[in-house]
Amino acid sequence: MKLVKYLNKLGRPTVGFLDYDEIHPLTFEGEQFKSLADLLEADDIPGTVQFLMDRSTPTIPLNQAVLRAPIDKQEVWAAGVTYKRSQTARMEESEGGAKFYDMVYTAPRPELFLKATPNRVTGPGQNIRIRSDSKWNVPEPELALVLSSSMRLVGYTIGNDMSSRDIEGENPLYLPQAKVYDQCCGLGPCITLTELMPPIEEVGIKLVIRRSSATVFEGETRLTEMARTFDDLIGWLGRENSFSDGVFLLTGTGIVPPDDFTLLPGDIVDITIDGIGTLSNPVVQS
Ligand code: DO4
Ligand code: MG
Repeated sequence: MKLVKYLNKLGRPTVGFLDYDEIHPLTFEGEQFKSLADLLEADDIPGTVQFLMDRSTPTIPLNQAVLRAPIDKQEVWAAGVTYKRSQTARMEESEGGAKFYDMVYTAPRPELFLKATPNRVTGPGQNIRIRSDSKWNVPEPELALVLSSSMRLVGYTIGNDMSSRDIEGENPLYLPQAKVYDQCCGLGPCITLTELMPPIEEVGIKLVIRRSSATVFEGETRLTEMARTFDDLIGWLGRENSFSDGVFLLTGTGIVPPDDFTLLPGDIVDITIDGIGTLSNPVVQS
């Protein structure tokens, strides 16, 4: 089962469940369930979706819907250097930080950082941003874990951990500026509940970057390439840290374009993850 957030006829963000190419609106009129985050707290999410289904409102064809990022008030966190490719790329980009990137790849404690608050998140078809004080920018296509307030893994979505490589390469202490800024994080197009996700061993991630209708970069990886387990990352994120609205956790990138590649305004970034779909965003720079 897949959940989406879309704009209803009044232009208000609404939650729906996606059945093939049709969105079935949900209604949140009761006391217990008032938002997507509330729904993700339910013991039986598919059963609750059936209960909340608004059968009086017509379904909406997906190709006519304006989708939004499937997030409410949750913070977005991210893990880093969880794939060999990311370790190598970071060691190359940062002379001073190379040793730290090398160590964190195998250390028991993973790299975890706060990536975005909901106002910095961009949804399907919306703009993602590259910083105007940076000359070397890449998207990072990552599987995002959707966690409830009790750190239960309830679903998956696609995350784009936009990164300014020259800023993070100059000094590891600049990492928050390389990672966190307006429109720095793509999420969507839907949340696939855990029950519907294909076996993790079968899931591939694909990144395509298009410029004036030509493909300027294409790369692929698989979740089996990840050096850490979801349980390990979730366990560390939840240590001494609570998330009353639930939380999204991006699991790191296994695809890094070559060092001579940078995103440009007007590029289109398409990230596809099996079992979820494709998150497509145009790139802008102020
Ligand atoms: O420390 C750099 C960030 C690493 C990262 O975001 C990733 O590996 O995905
Ligand atoms: Mg990343």
